[in-house]
Amino acid sequence: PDLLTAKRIAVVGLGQSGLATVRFLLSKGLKPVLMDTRKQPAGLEQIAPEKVDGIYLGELDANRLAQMELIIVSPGLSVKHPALRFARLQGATVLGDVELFARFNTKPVVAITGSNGKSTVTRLTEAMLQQSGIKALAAGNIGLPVLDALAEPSAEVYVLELSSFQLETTDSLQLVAAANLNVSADHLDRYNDLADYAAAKQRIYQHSALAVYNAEDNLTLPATSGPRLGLSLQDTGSGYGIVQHQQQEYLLVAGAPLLPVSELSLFGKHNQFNALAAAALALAAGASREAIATTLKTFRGLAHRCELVLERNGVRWVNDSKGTNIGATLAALAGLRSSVKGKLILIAGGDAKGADLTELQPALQRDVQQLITLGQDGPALAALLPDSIQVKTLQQAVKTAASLTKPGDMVLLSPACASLDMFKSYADRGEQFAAAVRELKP
Ligand code: UMA
Ligand code: ADP
Repeated sequence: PDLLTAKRIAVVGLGQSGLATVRFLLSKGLKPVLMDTRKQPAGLEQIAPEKVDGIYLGELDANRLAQMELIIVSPGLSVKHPALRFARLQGATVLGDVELFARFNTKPVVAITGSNGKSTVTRLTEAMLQQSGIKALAAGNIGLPVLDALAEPSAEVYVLELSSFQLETTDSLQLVAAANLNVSADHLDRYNDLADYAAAKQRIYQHSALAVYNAEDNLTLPATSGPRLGLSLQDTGSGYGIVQHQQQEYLLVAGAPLLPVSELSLFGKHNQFNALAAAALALAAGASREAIATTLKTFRGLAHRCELVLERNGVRWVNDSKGTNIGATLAALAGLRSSVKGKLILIAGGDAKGADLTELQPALQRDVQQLITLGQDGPALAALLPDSIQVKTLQQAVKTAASLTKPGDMVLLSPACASLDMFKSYADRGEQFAAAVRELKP
């Protein structure tokens, strides 16, 4: 609230979070200066120019920025941008939309970060709370900007998916519970190294009443003191894990068996872990055990995450376009391989964001019988497995895969890379894949 007494406020970045920030500031009677490094950011037409204090597009003007007292920066822009650094040196406060949310929010919040599984855990937690009769609303990196969520009067609890970029510009977010699911190489084009990236994720624990972490991933171990819960699929005495109960594997939640693993609607070990994390967060925010169990039995997986597009002539076509880093593709292979009777054909490649793709090699050698690659870093991937086929388009990849399949095979799109070198988004890539698969001759 004191923040907004600043006389000169800039919103830098006019994507979804930036536009929501502008709406928020306008609703408070403020007139921000707007900037974006892009010449034509989509969505600009939503802003009436006379309501703001100028719109500046193209390269950031360091001198103009340095005149600001408060700068709200979008997650897609690095705070290390020279113009932002300069402004900070000149005394400007630089923060993100999640920090603004934190300063104005009065409702309970749980938050989730991690390299993989964020969206799944966010939606699971939201659904568990809703099933318990609590009006939960998911927001943040999952899509709904947090400041739009803040304006939703009916929300009783917020479930925030937070990226490392959002956490970097957040200082005072109070949480009922926070989870860091895992840390594996991602976004190394924006960080010096893995430690730098992991440190951004650690920030989720700063003001959390409960720190939920991955007991098998040291990089998630909270650096803060205070109540913590380390999750693992082993029974480590934490009250959470997988245990034998009535001759079956059961999900153990808060010290008691909750439901048989065989009744979970999502497959794969990684989703058992996601289920435990969501259960811990939802319990902390007031969900009932019964609602948690019901949700885990009925939850429909999210689109573009190991999603079955169709099964035709005994061949399953699976869309894991959201597999945008190595860790995600490893989880997809580990989760799916036991169900494949014939060959597993993997379509991968795109923008590896600076990651070392050789980490994929052991899993490729073990689980993948044919690799088809595309995109900017396709060649580096193709080099990891003999007889790989390099193609130029996703449509070609689908046709090539189709020519090689026999009943019992699976074709998996799990790129281990971002999509932005060839597609608008991971969703666009997944949709183009599904469309190409549906167009194949029966
Ligand atoms: N950009 C510029 N110049 C600018 C501002 C942005 O070139 O001045 C570029 C960015 O590099 C990026 C694109 O424009 O390629 C969008 O950036 P943005 O900061 O405007 O993004 P928003 O539209 O506000 O969307 C952001 C999140 N995107 C990013 O962090 C890149 C969305 O997460 C999130 O859903 C949304 O806020 C609402 O909270 C998406 C994402 O890709 C799903 N996140 C990354 C990931 O999950 O790996 C972190
Ligand atoms: P995020 O929002 O962090 O990108 P998603 O829930 O959208 O995560 O899942 C993206 C992909 O990551 C999935 O398709 C799956 O292959 C993989 N994945 C999901 N959960 C986990 C996990 N707990 N550990 C490792 N990989 C995971």
